[in-house]
Amino acid sequence: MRLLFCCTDTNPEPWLAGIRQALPQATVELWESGAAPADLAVVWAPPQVFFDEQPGLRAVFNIGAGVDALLARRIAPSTLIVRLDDAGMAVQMAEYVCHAVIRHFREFDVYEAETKAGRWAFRKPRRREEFVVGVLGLGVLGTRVAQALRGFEFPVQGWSRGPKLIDGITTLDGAEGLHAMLAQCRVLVNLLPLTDDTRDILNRDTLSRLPPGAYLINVARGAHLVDEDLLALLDSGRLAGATLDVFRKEPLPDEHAFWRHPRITLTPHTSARTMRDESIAQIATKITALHRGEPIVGVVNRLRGY
Ligand code: NDP
Ligand code: OXD
Repeated sequence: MRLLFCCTDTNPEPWLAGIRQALPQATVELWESGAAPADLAVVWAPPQVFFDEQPGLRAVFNIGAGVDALLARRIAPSTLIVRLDDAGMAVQMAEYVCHAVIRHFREFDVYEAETKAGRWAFRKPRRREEFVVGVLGLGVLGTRVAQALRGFEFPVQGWSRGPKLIDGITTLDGAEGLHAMLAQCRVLVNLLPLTDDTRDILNRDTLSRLPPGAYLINVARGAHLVDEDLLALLDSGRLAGATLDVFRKEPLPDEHAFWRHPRITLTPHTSARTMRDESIAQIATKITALHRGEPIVGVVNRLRGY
């Protein structure tokens, strides 16, 4: 078994060592142009030339959950594309989103400013039962986030492509379901994959369906959000604020208005980082299962785009 590692912006050495240890029967090499044909690959944002030179790959393992960048490449139809399933990301995403929701709900940002100014002042508590949080996308990460928010007793609604049953969560699907959910959400969390159907989904029309003063958290992909529409809705006071972890262009360009907007909190695409050890263990388990002819989870449906 021959496996190539081709990950942009990743220090390859610890990955190579970890994969070699987890799969001692495999020959594991760092990809360089002209490498001999391989059966398997571990990738993140590989260049097109990688796939052009490796048309015989049986499977590629993406070291992330989102495959939008990977699906932009021409990949042989016979190659399985496999994404990470959680692998330590879901708990991080739950932490990040709960932190952002609670910071907004409890107005900790306002308290921070008040106490910095030397003021001892109370805010009127908000009513939790009226504070509906909506989660777009009820997959591996969205479900974990929705359940974590329920743990704080927020009323949680979630939207997916197909119907779903999740204990304690009101689930909706389809365009009507989306509109019904948006009309209720005081906070909207985006955890959709980026596909042709979801690109630009956070726009003036959808965001204007939220109740006045609603708050947006985008932790999925920058291209879900129409930046100018968000800025206009924040500046008019229609939306209260936003926490953004992902951007159309990353790193976010210096001149972008998001950097300086007083009602935007931003982080550098860090809400759920790839955990190396967990990821290697998951990929090695899947490779072993594939070799035994057993089914694996996380195989991407190229037609659906996730
Ligand atoms: P999954 O594929 O497990 O879940 C995707 C969910 O979105 C599913 O519930 C799916 O519905 C739903 N969905 C897809 N298309 C539509 C649509 N057109 N209409 C309604 N619902 C739709 O993905 P994950 O939960 O693992 O990850 C979600 C995204 O999070 C990733 O694609 C990635 O972009 C982003 N991400 C961001 C990270 C960060 O650090 N900021 C880290 C990791 C991931 P159904 O269940 O019916 O199929
Ligand atoms: C991912 C990401 O998709 O880190 O895993 O964004």
